[in-house]
Amino acid sequence: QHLRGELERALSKQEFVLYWQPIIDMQSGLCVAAEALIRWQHPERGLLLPDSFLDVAENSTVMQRIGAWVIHNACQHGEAWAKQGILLDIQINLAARQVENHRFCDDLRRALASCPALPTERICLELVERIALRDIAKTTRLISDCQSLGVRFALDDFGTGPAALQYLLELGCNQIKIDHSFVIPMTGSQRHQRMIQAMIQMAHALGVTVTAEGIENMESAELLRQMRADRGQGYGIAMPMPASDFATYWLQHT
Ligand code: G
Ligand code: G
Ligand code: MN
Ligand code: NA
Repeated sequence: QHLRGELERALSKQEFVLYWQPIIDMQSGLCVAAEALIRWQHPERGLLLPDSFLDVAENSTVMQRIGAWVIHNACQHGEAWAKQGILLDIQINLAARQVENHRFCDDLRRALASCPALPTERICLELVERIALRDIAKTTRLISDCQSLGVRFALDDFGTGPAALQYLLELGCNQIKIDHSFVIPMTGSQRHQRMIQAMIQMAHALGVTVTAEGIENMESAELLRQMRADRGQGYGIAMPMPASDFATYWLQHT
């Protein structure tokens, strides 16, 4: 209850910030996308990570407003970068509360109208499997409604949910993000490598692109490149960083 009130205050006082984690093309090594990750610049407790406050937000309507703030600000960063010639895919996480809101598509349309320099096709919304689970028919409809605006969808934390394969088949997502729990152990495990290889082949057979998360070292990056993963993300490639640092990073990696 207390934290919920604080979240409301944080929104009105502009205490949330977006960090950006670079995503590279595995063949060229160039930066082609970035994922927006929310942080809370708390006046007393310092920079807080989402795990310490998003669970509480998720159980309340404040999540809809935080989610709308994230979409709006991520689009504004994308717009500013596009105007500087920095063109990349902008990946934005969605919370269950946002997706359940019947005004979601209208709000998204409004956010898109405020960033004319950023091509709509550059925006990719990340959905975790447990969100899709709530009502698969409704989620499928929402995805196709938003896709008709031009935005793309990624199935985040792929492989960790109870019906990953069903979602891959039915939701019409453009991309999967292989969860870091498969990628982190892969250098020491043939079994993990084989499973990742199978995920990549399955996604490609369905016309879905693959981003591997949790790349912590060069050895796993090289294995994933050989396995034809399309894109990669992880501490071994680049840490999440403030928007101002990201522009510098991008210029050095294109
Ligand atoms: O940033 P970090 O690596 O600590 O993220 C932890 C979790 O918080 C991840 O699961 C990520 O998807 C989620 N997360 C980060 N930013 C956002 C956001 O803007 N909206 C939602 N819904 N989840 C986010
Ligand atoms: O949306 P998603 O749940 O995928 O959020 C990405 C989360 O993973 C963020 O909290 C981000 O900080 C974290 N992350 C990014 N790269 C790595 C990595 O290489 N290893 C681990 N363990 N976590 C990572
Ligand atoms: Mn994500
Ligand atoms: Na993920």
